[in-house]
Amino acid sequence: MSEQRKDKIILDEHSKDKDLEQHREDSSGQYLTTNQGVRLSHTDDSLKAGERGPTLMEDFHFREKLTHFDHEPIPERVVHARGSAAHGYFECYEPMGEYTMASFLSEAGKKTPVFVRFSQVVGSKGSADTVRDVRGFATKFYTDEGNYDLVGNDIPIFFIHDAIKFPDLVHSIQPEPHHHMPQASAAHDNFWDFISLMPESMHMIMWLLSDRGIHRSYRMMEGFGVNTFRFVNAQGKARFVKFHWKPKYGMHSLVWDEAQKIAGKDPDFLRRDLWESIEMGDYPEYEFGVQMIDENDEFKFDFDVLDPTKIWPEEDVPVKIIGKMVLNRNPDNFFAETEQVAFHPGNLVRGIDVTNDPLLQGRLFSYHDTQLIRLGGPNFHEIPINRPLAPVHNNQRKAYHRQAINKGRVNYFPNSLDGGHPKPAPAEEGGYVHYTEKVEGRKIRNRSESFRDYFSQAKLFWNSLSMTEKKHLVDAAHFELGKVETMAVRERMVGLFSQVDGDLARQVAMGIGVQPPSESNGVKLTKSSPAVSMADTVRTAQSRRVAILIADGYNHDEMSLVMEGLKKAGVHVKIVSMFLGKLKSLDGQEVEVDKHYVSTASVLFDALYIPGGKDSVEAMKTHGEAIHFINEAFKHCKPIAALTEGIELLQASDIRGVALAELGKCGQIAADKGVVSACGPVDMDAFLKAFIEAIAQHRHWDREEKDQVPA
Ligand code: HDE
Repeated sequence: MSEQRKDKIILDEHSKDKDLEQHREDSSGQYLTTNQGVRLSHTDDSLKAGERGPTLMEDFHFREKLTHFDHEPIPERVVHARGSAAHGYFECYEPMGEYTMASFLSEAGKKTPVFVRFSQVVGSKGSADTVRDVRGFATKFYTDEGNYDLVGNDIPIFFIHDAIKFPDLVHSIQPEPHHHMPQASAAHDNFWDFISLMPESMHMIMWLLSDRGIHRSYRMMEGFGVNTFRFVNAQGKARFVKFHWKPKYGMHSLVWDEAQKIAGKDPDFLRRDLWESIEMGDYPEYEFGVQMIDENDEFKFDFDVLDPTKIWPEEDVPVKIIGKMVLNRNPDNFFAETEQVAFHPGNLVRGIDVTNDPLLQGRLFSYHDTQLIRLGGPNFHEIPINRPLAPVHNNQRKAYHRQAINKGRVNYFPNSLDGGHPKPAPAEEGGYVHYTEKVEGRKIRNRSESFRDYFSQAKLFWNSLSMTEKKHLVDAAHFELGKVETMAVRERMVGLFSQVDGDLARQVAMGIGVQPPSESNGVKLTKSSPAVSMADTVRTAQSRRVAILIADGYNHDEMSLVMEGLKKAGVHVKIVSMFLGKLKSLDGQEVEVDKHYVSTASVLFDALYIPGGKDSVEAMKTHGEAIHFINEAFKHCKPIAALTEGIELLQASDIRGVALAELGKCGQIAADKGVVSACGPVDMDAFLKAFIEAIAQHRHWDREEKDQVPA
């Protein structure tokens, strides 16, 4: 088989952008019209029989405007309803022809346009971003051989083995049917009742309760294809593959108290972060990796390669990095693009095929099916965001909302009237040939014995976490199960945890009023997989957001020098004070306030800086909001910096257990548990270096245990 098609189209990273251009409308500078293009002279009053009379049926403008409005909602996605998306490109690092025919993976440097939608799973369209949940990570590659969709999640496994359980799983986690509570949360009886009867979910539960359930940013989370797919090369040789996205900014999470507060302060937190980061040039970037298992090695592992509740530990099956994806353009219109995009794991290109993974098999049915109702008929592939860049030729002509005007009399195959066109393409001309897997078996509604080990990898996950991550997981279990009213459900869950790890079960039990198991049971497994922990990850201050707290009389030099240094490191700063408007420094300079305490909060920032200035600090000592800002940032283990009198404000807060610079000792820099302080004049480069390093750390967990403050 040849890998090269004769009629190959040439794409670059901008091809989809250009394709969308023909559909864009710009109304600036234009007159208002009806949908028929008729200019309107008046839109503030309906047409009436007399100024105080009834509205007339003949008012075509009124009817059109109201009818369109009445029909604006479309069904939201049954899961993953809340999402945010961005355009970008994928770049291949090396020719992958040895493993796959996929054209977008065939040459180093080859760029393919992509559209990526991140999502929460459970909540409805208007729910908050920072709830504890799995996140969707769906990528549409507009390749030169058709659209390829990698519809993944941020957790590499799933709750269930078989797609037939998906409606039960989703019903259980959704708001309860009698009173429709709670919104966007697993913390209720129905979900944990279901899980307590589904031991196969325990591995996924461990991931969900971990810090992976509350990411700081879509830019800071991994993505996974979850299901096992196949790479097929031109010689017809196939390998089992799993797909990975590894974020350039590392993996970082919120803390739960913070996540809950953000849900109120800025429910669009992740959406806003994605949008603003792209606007500011901090493009989300991920490397693309594959794990491959030769078909001959299918049975050499202690897990079934088709089992979607199992990872392939990266230490056993290394991830080969084969490309990167950069998201560099925000959509023009949320509805047209983010809402109408339709993903489907069955949108495959040649060189990539499916396996008998029973979860994947069910997904292959569900996605197209759900789009039919959501997007109102079978022509949704013609919606601009869904249209492939590769040409489309077949014998479909009808159904709701058909856009294409196909020419000619022939709409069937075989035909002689159009020379047999459009005709099937042989493999050497790019025709998709399904992998010729041998399949044999009796019809049976049953599960393979090789799927039955429910707890080993849950234990592997537990073994792999840092102490901080373990503590967060137990805290999360206390919250989730603490909301469960039925004692028997809580007890069953402790029973399941005890099959993973006795110590874990005891810690969970203690917080939720359940008798801790006495025996030290659980899986006897000491192995760990460091790759699943978030502790050892990329750390950079770039793109982080810092609040600067000041009031009138602040030290302008101390503020500006730090501001400039931070900006050079790619850190974004905002000035926060009591009121919006201008503030005056001690030497008469002015600065504009970006946010006041009413419109922002420490939870919306990564770090905090307090410059000196006697009057500024004295004023802030009397501002409860400023003190709360500091306490809360400290409680959430965020980096904090203070210069000169700024140190006094830290002393006036509830911060304890950290060494601060002494006010009289100019030039001394204290950096302790992420709190960096110095009394000016100070070597500003050294101060900045310490602060930027503290910001890059993301959080200073060593504070968490003993140095908690009320906030
Ligand atoms: Fe989905 N899933 N899913 N899912 N899924 C949907 O399709 C389904 C699963 C994922 O941003 C739906 O268009 C079944 C795993 C993402 O538009 C629906 C099963 C993974 C998105 C559907 C699963 C995913 C969806 C709802 C069990 C990770 C959002 C709306 C077999 C690999 C895509 C829609 C977007 C959406 C079905 C399990 C990822 C109902 C039956 C595992 C990222 O078709």
